[in-house]
Amino acid sequence: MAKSQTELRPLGKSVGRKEDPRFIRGMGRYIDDIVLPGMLYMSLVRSPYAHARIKHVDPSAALEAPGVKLVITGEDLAAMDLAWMPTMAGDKQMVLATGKVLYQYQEVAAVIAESREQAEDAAQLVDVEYEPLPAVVDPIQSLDPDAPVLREDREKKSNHIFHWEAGDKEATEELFRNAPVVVKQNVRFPRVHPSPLEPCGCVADYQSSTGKLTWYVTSQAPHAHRTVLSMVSGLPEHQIRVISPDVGGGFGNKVPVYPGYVCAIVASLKLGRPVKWIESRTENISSTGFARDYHMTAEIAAEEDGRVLALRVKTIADHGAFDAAADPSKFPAGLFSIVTGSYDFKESFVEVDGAYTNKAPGGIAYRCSFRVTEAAYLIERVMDVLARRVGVDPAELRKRDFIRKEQFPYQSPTGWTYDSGDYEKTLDLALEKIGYEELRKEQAEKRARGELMGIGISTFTEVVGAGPSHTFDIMGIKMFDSAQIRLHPTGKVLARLGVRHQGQGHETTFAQIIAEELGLSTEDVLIEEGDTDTAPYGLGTYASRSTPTAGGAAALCGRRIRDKAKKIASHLLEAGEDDVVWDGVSFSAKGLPDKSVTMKDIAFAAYTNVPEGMEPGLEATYYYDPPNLTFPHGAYIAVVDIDKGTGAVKVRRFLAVDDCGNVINPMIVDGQVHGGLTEGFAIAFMQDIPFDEDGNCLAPNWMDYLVPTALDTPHWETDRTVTPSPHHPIGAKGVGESPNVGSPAAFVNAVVDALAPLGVEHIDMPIFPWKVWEVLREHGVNK
Ligand code: PCD
Repeated sequence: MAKSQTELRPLGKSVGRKEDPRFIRGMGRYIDDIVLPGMLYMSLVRSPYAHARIKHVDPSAALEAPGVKLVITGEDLAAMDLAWMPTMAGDKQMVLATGKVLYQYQEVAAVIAESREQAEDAAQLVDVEYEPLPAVVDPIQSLDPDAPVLREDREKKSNHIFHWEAGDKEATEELFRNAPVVVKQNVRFPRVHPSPLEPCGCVADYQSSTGKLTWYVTSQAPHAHRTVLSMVSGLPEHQIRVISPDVGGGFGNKVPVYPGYVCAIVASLKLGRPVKWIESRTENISSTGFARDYHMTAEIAAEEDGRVLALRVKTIADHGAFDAAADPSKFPAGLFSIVTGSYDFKESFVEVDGAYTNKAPGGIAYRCSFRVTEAAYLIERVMDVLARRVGVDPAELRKRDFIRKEQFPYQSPTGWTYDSGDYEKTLDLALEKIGYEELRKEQAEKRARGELMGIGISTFTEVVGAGPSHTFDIMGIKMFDSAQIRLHPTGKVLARLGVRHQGQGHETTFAQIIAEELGLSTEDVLIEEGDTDTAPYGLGTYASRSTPTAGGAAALCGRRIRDKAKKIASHLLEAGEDDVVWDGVSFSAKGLPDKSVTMKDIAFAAYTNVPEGMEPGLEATYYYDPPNLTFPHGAYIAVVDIDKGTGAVKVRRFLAVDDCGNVINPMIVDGQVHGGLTEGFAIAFMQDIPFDEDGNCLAPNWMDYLVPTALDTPHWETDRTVTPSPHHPIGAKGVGESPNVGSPAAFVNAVVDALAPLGVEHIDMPIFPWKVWEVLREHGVNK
């Protein structure tokens, strides 16, 4: 055990991760490790077409195949009123297709057999006759009034899903009319996929003897899934136990409920045996929640010196066949209206229109806290366009436009109240640390020699921790979170939280928070998450919300324990309660520091020697409803060199200075930043899920959809500033998503900066070498 682990007052220290010994030795217990007696396996039949009418589905040959127990079709589910399920975005989604399929790889039938191999073989035998229809793959064309209507189930006879807006249109127009400078840029954020190492899967175990369903599932939000399942199936909620075992990466992919889950549960209910379903890599990428796919246009109105006045944004959001976005209910475009970022715009008007296309459903976060990555990328990209237009260095331009630290709490023109920040300090630290001035000199020299070197800056603001229940809910369930702490007589602690980590390190960081509050060491505190029969109700881990919500609950729950502990201390110390003081590790009577009692002493007394009339035991539960979200920020700088012959971009340096308020565990935060930067790097340079004109998914595997290896990944430099959140119980803000939110713009800005001498103003992600090579050729560099 690392020495630091035994320390008292562990908050803010790099305590070694308690979960690592199990993960590093391959001893994690993931969904596919769960094997139950009598367990069956399920395989799904999927559509080869993106858009087709289903003429008939004939399961008879499959039913005769060896080992097959059951085949479920869309018609079977329709008979049970389960052919459709609600999505979190207020839409509905087919569980198994009836009538039509709307995307390639859509779920058409489920085959359940004694072994996985038998289920997969038999799935090939399900005879489905399709009549192909023309596919609509472009969201802009899909909104054309003449486009074929994809969703025949809806009353609205168009592919338009929603229109959403924020800000003051009139006031924004007014500023644009009189502005000395206006810049405009179209920016696409490609369709990407979180593609966690462990794909989705579940084991449904219905016991007819007790009427209880135990559902093991790779879930980021077990309680929310239990409630939704109960509402959809009609099973009483206390008869459903959701267990999310170790999760091999989530990244937003494990927030939605997928058709395979419903089918596995139906199969277990029908057969009275456990049913396992584990999807393949291809199934994961091609059919589960994708992210982004935003077609954005931004315009900035500014003064001649680059001081910003107003921002106008129009976006088309491609949601695929069903709007299965995992956003809080009142936010069809997530928190996209944070798009004014770190800058003091006087006015802003933001519009988003959602469109259906023949692609897999989704719109999940992928390390993004609900469309904040799209927003940060857009504003950081367009601020660079403005800098170039007005001829001001991009670092200097940002400083001119930053919200100043005296302006916090800052009211943004689209309605957010930023809790705290010091943007200039963070950028200054980044500029100094990377040696900005020298880099610009080096760049000038290189440019003179015709070499392509670029420096890209991103000074983003994130918004995380949904959230205050007055505004944030998922399908009506308010987004607070919870902690429950129980001290055993020997002073050891079992704490349970309503969130569910997927590798973030909660077993360590939440133990640190609780140990700090109770004057214990991290080793004394065992953290448990992911079992709805034991954990207090919570909304789960995504949107970097665990620290802002459950982290607050853990601290306040610890303080609640301490309140009772103080009463017991006063009894043990034979001192009046007002005379008892807490020094962070023990209680003592005022003026008598030598006589003290620790939490361990008190825990024992709680079960053996409580003051008369006091309820024995020492445990508490806390449901924490935060007053606001938290607004972390950062200043990222990328330095790139471009090979003119091949178009390859080398990221020579990347510095991330993050500010997530008070830090619980610096090593874990650095790890979070490294991981998020690696994903941001992948998005900027390698990841896209393209479709051909028939709607065929062209990258449903890791040969075509690239995940960076250690060899591809640059070396990350990190640092931080600390601007505590004024409203969070320990002053912490979330951080898990910041590096992914902030980094794509830094990479792209660096590439555009390198190519700027050629007249290049923008290049869309992903920046594959061939794309750069083509740009170079267009500009006469490679003939
Ligand atoms: N922290 C500290 N300090 C501070 C903050 C924070 O220390 N100030 C730490 C904590 O405690 C934890 C971590 O760090 O442990 C994180 O946190 P946060 O920020 O709060 O967050 P969370 O909630 O926990 O988590 C979530 C995130 C997300 S969202 C994502 S995507 C990703 C991240 O997380 N995912 C993942 N990261 C990660 N990692 C890993 N390993 N894995 C995974 O999967 Mo979404 O919405 O879902 O899209």
